[in-house]
Amino acid sequence: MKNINQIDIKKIKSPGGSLSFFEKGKEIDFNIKRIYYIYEFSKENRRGFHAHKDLKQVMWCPYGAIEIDFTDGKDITKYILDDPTKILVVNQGYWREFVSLKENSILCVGASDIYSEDDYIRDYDKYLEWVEESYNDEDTV
Ligand code: T46
Repeated sequence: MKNINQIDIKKIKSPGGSLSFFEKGKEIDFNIKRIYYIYEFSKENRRGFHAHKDLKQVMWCPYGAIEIDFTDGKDITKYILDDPTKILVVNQGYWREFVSLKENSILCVGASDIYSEDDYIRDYDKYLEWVEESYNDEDTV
C-alpha cells in the first residue's frame, strides 16, 4: 500500500541475545509521543476496525505473529509481523483490522501523538465518506 512501508531492521546478535532498533530520520520521520502495546492477545480475536485521521504509527511484534489488514477503501493489503526485525511504518488514513496468529502475540505501536478518540473513525461507512472527501481535498491516503 502506498503509504505503508514494511522495513527489515538490523539485528545485532550476541551470545547473550539479540538487539534491534529503529530511529527517527532513518526508518521513521516523526517523533513518537506515545507507545502502547496489545498483549494477552488471544488467537483469532480480531481487533482494530478503525482508521486514524492524522496519527502516524510504527508497529512491531516482539513476540508471536500478527496479521494486519489495511484498506484505503478500495484495495486491501495484508502484512504479517512475525519477527522482531520487521517493522511497519503506517501513515494516517488507513482502515485496519488485525489478528493474532499465535497465542499471546504482542503488538507494539509507537504513535506520533497522544491518545485522542477524535482522531479515530470507527464506522466503515463513515470511513468511506471521509476517504472520498479527502481525495477531493488533497491526496491524504
Ligand atoms: C491501533 C491499533 C493497532 C486509550 O485509552 N489510550 C490509548 O492510547 C489507546 C491506544 C487506547 N485507549 C483505549 C480506547 C479503547 O477504549 O483503549 C481501548 C481499546 O482501544 P481500541 O479498541 O482502539 O484497541 P485496538 O486494539 O482495536 O486498536 C489499537 C489502537 O487504538 C489503534 O491506534 O492502530 O491498536
